[in-house]
Amino acid sequence: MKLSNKLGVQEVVASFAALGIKDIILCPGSRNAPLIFSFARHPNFNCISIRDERSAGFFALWKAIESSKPTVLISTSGSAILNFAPAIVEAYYQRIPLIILTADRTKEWVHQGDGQTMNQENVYQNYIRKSFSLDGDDNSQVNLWYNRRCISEAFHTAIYKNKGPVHINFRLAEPLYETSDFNNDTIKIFKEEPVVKSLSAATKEQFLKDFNKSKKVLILVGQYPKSKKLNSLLERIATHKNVIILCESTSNLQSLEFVHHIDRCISFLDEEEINKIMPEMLITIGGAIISKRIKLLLRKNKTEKHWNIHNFDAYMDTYQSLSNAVAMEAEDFLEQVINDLSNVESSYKENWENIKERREDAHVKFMSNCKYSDLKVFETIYKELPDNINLHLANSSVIRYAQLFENRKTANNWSNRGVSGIDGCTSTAMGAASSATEKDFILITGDMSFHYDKNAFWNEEDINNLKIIVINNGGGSIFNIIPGPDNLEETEKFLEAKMTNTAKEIAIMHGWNYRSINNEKELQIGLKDFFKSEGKQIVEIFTDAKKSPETLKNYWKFISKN
Ligand SMILES: Cc1ncc(C[n+]2csc(CCOP(=O)(O)OP(=O)(O)O)c2C)c(N)n1
Repeated sequence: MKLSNKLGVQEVVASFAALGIKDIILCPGSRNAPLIFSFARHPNFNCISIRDERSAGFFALWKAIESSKPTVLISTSGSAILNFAPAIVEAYYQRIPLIILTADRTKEWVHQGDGQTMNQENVYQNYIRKSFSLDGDDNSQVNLWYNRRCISEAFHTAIYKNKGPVHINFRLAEPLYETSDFNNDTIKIFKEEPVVKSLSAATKEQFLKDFNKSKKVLILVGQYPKSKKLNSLLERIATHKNVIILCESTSNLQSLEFVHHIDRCISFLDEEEINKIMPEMLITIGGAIISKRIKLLLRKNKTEKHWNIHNFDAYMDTYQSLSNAVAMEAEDFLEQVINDLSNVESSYKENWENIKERREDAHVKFMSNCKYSDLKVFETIYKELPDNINLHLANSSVIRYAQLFENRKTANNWSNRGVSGIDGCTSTAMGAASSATEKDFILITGDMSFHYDKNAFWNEEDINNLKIIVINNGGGSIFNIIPGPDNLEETEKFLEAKMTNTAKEIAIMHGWNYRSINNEKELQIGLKDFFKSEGKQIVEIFTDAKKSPETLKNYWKFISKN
């Protein structure tokens, strides 16, 4: 096998192979050509070509989650590397392992008028877990050992030590296209040995003391990959009368014992009811919480005891009340305390259940008369969703509407909630579908998010297990449903950024089947058909930009009276 004749490049390829990396996303360019053709020729790798680095970055996210290994992104030098930034910051906050391998000129030529040349060292410094700088042309043994060691460190940092994206800037001098035999398959890399964490006796005792004397324990679960183990541990804990468990669609938990629609329960309560449901002890698990209302409520009603359980981000004090940070996986933590939880006599769970039931009735009543609008569209989508779907929810009003509806059938729910950008939702869904061809995926997105990430379609992957639902309300409807901008004179032009584009042209350009839905009758028939259809499918559902926010306001008004 002939790879690049640069021993530094051969060392990188061999190290990645030895570490068991599979997925390599290659973005076109010349400076990175030695890496491109070397990875492409090596049999261990699944190399995918994606032209737009921004889309490539988002495409990589789910691949890394699905494989539990870092996905490698390789780009040429210059501004190309900055286009990875939005996905890197998403991976940073969601703790997704990516290895960003950027090709660079040799040091002497930076700032000397060469093309595609800029200072690439530590360029992602505010949102990278670790950065490395390697030389691809120094063939000395000490440099080759250094490169190898850094690659092992980058890999283990990305998945264990400080999980998330890492950057390797790789300097390569011309000539770039020469080859030589590769026989470097027995390279020595180091492995990180897994460590099982256990609670100290003192910590366990403290936790049990706090739990067993609290009449009101609220467990709030943020974004979390589907975990049957966490689900069953929490279901056991939910039987305690002093405990209520709150989760969102992206927590990927399912139980009748849990509160799945947080905002529906906590909005518009009087002081007395708020006092009844606010906790004495708060336990938080997982990543980002979508509900702004629960954040505000918990910040206003601070608990004395707040235990945050997170392997990496235990110090995060979202509710300004952190008292105990436990750097551990939630499952491991709960397993170690669950058998010692006491049965505390309390009406806390019952108080929550009463509100949940009352608000559920109000929801059903309102929806039975709800006219065609974004709200109605979401109700119908959730009713018709096939079982076992992997659902991707774009950032915008989509992720918020999704929290209002029952969702028992999905295999998994995902949203880019690390920084909640609208810039890569489609690319992430594409990457997910391409990495798990045996699974079915559905993306629900707004029209602006869809158009923002049009380059998601600009790749040669033959993706046939993703269906896309575009809710076209003529721009950023979210700004008409959050308090504040709805009364601003400039909203329509500058926030909502009204638009008349449709998804049809994009669908045609990239060979996707397209259909549109314009009213309730078409919705009922069209969605059923859409879900049954095979292959690349886009449905664009047109709703009224004025009526939808109005309907949602009326929904909340109705809920508030119940
Ligand atoms: C990259 C990026 N730019 C801007 C924003 C701010 N933003 C949040 S939602 C939104 C509008 C989304 O509109 P659309 O996708 O049509 O969804 P809708 O709210 O109408 O359902 C914008 C511009 C963002 N989140 N990310």
